[in-house]
Amino acid sequence: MIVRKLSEVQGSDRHIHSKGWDSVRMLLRDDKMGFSFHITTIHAGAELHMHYKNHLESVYCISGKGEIEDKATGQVHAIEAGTMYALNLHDQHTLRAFDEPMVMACVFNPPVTGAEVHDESGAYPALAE
Ligand code: 9YT
Repeated sequence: MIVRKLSEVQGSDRHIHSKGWDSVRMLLRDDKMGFSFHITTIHAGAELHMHYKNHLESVYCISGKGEIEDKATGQVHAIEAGTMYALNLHDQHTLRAFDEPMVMACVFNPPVTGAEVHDESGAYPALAE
């Protein structure tokens, strides 16, 4: 059994800081769960363009308010505490946090590895591999 506390992973090499967001990777590929699990904070006012071509991602908003724009359709969906979105079509999207940080629980399949972390270096689209 794996038991971890957010406070223990915060500030470790599994806590990644980038422009407009930071992410605490609670589970990574080497935990051998078949998915990775992240607590990601989108900073207030941030606008992030993302396209995970090789991953499926599901995100649950714990706190904060914002929106997600589906780039294929132009549709904009409000995000608030309790909202879940799943990028089941590897959807290209723009995520915006309004005037407070959005705290999100995120799951990736296949799992994110530790190595991608460093390649990312601030550029969100790099996550798309
Ligand atoms: C909400 C969201 O897009 N999360 C992505 C995870 C985060 N960028 C990470 O851990 O790299």
